[in-house]
Amino acid sequence: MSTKEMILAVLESSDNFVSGETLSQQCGISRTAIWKQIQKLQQEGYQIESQHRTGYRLVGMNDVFNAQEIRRQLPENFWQDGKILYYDELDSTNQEARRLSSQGYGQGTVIVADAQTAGRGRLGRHWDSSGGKGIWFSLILEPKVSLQQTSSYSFVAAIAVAEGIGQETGLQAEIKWPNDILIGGKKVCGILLELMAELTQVHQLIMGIGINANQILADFPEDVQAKATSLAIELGHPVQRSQVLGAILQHLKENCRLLEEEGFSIIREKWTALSCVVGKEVRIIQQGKELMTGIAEGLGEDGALLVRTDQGVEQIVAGDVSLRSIDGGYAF
Ligand code: BTX
Repeated sequence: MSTKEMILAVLESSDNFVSGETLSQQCGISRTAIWKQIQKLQQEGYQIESQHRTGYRLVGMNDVFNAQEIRRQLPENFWQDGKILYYDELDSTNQEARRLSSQGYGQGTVIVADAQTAGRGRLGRHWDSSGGKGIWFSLILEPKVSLQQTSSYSFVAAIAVAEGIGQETGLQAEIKWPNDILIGGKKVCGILLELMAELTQVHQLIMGIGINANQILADFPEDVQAKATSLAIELGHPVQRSQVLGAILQHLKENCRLLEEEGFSIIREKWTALSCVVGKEVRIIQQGKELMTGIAEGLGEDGALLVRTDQGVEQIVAGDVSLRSIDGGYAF
């Protein structure tokens, strides 16, 4: 634990002022050094009140988003050997994860950026990743599974995001196949899974997750505004991004454990409960063209979307889904 983390832990454990003397004893540094660290914490956005002769009190915090604050949300040894790497700006956290994986960073490494200059969506699409507003991160995993089984992790990611958002904000997030996360029918999160693998062996899986947290509608490019939302738009107030990310990371770890120890069926059950497509009329788009329309029946054993059409039940393994809306058209 760093000195700043120790100070925060002591202040958080008390509702009252904590004297400089007590902090100095507990952290093993001088009172002057404590005062300097407190100033740094205040600059980072921690609202620490200081009173002459009485000491210091933590009264709140702004949206502090850095490695220290994210780590504080997680249990110790959260992911063995896993590191939280925070950057003010990156081209893409998935791209950085690729670079780092060739330098030996492995399972449990989390790469977080405040802003991305080249955020990637699926199929080469652009992901709008403005600074100071979103939660843009990638998690490196090293699952001992075959190439075919890796698609299960895309459902794990979607479940974890929906559960983490629910836990931290109370908002009800739903999953649109394969792994868009929607609130009130609008996209609040996108997930991009990339693999480093040979035909017979998966080396690493990079789980890239982008969550719109504190944007207002005008922050999104015009073409995205109609289909996007953020946690702040839905709640009517900003969120603490570190806390949302901490909750999601813990749900990610737990759902990875469930998949690896209990198998895909429990993941399929959870996904179905959170899905907004099962039982609905859907249109399947592949490479920009309508492939079919039908009723989504659920996930197959291998994660394919089962769609009932006049010809029978089709298994969809790739593409985009749009949902039939009340006016008879299809939402994005
Ligand atoms: P996707 O292909 O499903 O979604 C991309 C589409 O979503 C775009 O074509 C655009 O219409 C719309 N869009 C773009 N930006 C946003 C936004 N901020 N909110 C809502 N809709 C948007 C989804 O791809 C996968 C996105 C993964 C993003 C993460 S961020 C961390 C990691 N690093 C990285 O480069 N990508 C991932």
